[in-house]
Amino acid sequence: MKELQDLKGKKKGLIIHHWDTDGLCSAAMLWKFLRDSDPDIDAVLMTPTISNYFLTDAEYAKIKGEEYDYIITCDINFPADVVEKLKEICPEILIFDHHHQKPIDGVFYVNKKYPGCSYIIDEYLGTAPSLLGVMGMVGDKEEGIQEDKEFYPYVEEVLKKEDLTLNELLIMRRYIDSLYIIEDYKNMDPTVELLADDPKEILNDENLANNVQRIDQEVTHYMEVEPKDLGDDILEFNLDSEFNILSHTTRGLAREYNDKIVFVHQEKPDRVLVYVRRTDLDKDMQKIIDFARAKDFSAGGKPEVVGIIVPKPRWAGFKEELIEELRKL
Ligand SMILES: [Mn+2]
Repeated sequence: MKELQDLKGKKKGLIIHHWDTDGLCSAAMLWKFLRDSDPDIDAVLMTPTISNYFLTDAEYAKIKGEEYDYIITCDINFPADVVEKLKEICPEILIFDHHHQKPIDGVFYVNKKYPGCSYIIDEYLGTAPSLLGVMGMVGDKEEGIQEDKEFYPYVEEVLKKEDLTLNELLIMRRYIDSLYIIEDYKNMDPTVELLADDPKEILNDENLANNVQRIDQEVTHYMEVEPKDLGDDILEFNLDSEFNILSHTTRGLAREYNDKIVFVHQEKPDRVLVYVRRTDLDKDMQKIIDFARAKDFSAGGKPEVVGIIVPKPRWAGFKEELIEELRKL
């Protein structure tokens, strides 16, 4: 904890955090610790542009102009070149992450392979297991956290202590994640502050409840859209939503069309996001992950689902090849 305590005399800091539940809970714990340790400290919160695991030139310029004494990042998984650049514009960098980080000289890391970054911070601060500490793990792993023999006992301990159910934490996750899903930047900071002060109040937050309602309406709409039947058990959907609901919607569609492969794509300004999911069909999506990676696209997933990011200029060509690969499964 010494490294954070040493920041006391340094007045102006920046906390850059991931836009999801784990990122916001992580930031809330750090922000609260700094504020409680020194009321004069000015720790500013920042979410990078949603879906960018890097900073834009404008963002670097803004950070540089503010002349921060230190920068903390949490759960954001910046590649090494971003950390190097931050180091050039700020004397002190501290990184809290559960994604693997390649260490850079002169940068302080707390980096462990945990289910959530929030729990790393909880332990580091000596407050584990706290509600925020386990909330980030539930955020990243959802129901799957129950299968984690090492960490689920901490979740259970908190549920008991706080008189909450896992389902309530999952609802809290939906509320917090609504911020990035509808790109509600203006409510990011207030939500981090609310988490720091009284995490349970998330469930009573009207803005977040309203966000969740808008998302539900949008997803319901896409559930009723007529798919394009490509044959060979493949259904294609074009998601022309402003919201980041691709993974959500694909999951719902795969449940509804459980004997098909659902192939869903969403166009963004510079790229196309692709999700392919199946429920009951015995088809291995790992083949599609390998196929996309061999073409140098960022791709990941599991036997039942694959996500691929395709730069826009390559989309038209890749789409045809991908459909051919899906037919071969
Ligand atoms: Mn995380």
